[in-house]
Amino acid sequence: MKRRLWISAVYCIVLGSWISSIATASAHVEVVISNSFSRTLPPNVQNGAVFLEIVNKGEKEDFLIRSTTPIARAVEFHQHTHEDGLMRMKKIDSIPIMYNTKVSLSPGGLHIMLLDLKQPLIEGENFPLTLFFKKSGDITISVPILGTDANLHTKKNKDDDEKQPKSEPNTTNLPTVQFELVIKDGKVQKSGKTFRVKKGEIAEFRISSNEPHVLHLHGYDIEFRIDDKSQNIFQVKANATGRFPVEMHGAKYHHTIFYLEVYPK
Ligand SMILES: [Cu+2]
Repeated sequence: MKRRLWISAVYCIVLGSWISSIATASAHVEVVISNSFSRTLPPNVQNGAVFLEIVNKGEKEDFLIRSTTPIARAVEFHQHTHEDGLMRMKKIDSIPIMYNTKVSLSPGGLHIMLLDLKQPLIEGENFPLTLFFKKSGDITISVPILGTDANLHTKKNKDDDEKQPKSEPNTTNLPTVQFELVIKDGKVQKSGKTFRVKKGEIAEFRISSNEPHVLHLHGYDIEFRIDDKSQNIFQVKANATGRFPVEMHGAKYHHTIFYLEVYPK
């Protein structure tokens, strides 16, 4: 107990406000979580993601084996892979953390996926996330929800935000490019398969479909749930350049139905 408190105090001094949480459950405080964040999402988006850094201060390899949060039905660990020039997400069972090593979970790479969100991710709010390590035990952190293009090390804590003017432009002032899509039997009709915007623009998709679908914008880790009753409107802030496939997931279909191409300014 004495040792744990001492180590906690040292980490607090060294890492200051970056630190989100300190291990509490285990006698061996070996793993430290920092810089955790999630990105705000529109309320109709089903899945979210958490990014963070894990440092193993111990002398043995540890493994992140499981995670839970009250705000999602399930939590998975995902890795992005490139196959045939496309970015895909692959579920992995555990994340190894070698001793004396930092593992970064960041957009476009390893991430923690929150499946079936029970509440919307609203910028400025926080939610609890528990991480279970094979050796270090469980650690519960409070994950801040940041803006749509937040990344590791761009994070500011609340105090900093109050002191500094917001560097991020208001999303509503950004140029918006609208695309109207009609999906019939799992295929995009007429409008073509590639939609182009420039970095910094908002791509707005207005989608009507004869069947409900779940669409997954890879690279941005965003899922859209579309219904067959009305026009579904989704906005994506184009902050990363590249060609991103939008895949249709479901029992009936599993294929890329269109691409979002984001060009440099
Ligand atoms: Cu994922």
